[in-house]
Amino acid sequence: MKFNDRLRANCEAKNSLLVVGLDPDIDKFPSFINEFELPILEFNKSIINATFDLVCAFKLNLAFYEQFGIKGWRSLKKTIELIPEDILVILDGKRADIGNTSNKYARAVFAELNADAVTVNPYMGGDSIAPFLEDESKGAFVLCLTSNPGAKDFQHLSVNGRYIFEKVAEKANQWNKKNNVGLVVGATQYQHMKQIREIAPDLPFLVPGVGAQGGDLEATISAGKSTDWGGVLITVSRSILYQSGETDFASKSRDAALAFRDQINQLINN
Ligand code: OMP
Repeated sequence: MKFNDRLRANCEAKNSLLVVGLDPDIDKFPSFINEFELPILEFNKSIINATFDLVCAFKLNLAFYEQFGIKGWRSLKKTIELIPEDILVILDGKRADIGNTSNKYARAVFAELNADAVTVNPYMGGDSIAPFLEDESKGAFVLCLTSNPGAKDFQHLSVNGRYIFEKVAEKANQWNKKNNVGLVVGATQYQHMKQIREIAPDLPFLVPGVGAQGGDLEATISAGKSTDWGGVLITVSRSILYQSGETDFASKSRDAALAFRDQINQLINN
């Protein structure tokens, strides 16, 4: 099955467009967690168990694991093994390089780490993205308009009357020959969400920036939702993970995830 079809089926089966971002920050863990041999794994296990029935996917940002070398990699691999089969795994590494090198990156995320999708950076163009799209059952979310202040440095530059982020959305449509391409569009950029949706009516959007970064959930969904199944995956890390520094941390994360999921569903159905 093609990745975007899998994604849609999964969101519909789970009745959820929420993605929990597993971005484990040991400085924010309840102190008892740091006594385990692999604190990140222990923390993630609790969060996965507390939220898996509320999400369509988990997104793991590789920086939070790679910073600890071999121990981080072990935690990453074991975390992915804990995620139930029917929940998608998105690895956020913002990869892409010359084709030969991207092949290796694609092998690492898909074959070695068994992810379902990955985030990729379009700056090096189509051949750098192609290796991530070879297998139609795996997906790539192309950075289109990011949530950070620096997005304006390049993404908002105008070329022949079009913003670069609009060009990226156009190109992503062309790359979507196997129905396995999506776009990353930050919730802090909701003013441009409609523009991007008009260019790419059928691509799923992966939307970070809600919560800690101050993005507007309501404006994002109203401008970004697709006409069929919604098509906006709202990914939230800190505002779900770090609700409590005590032993009840996982149940507090569940409460936050539940509130996000229900609010997203309500806004989608408006
Ligand atoms: P919180 O702000 O804690 O919810 O985390 C946001 C997550 O989304 C982090 O893993 C970021 O690296 C990631 N992200 C952005 O925040 N902004 C973007 O424009 C793109 C991403 C991403 O590709 O996921």
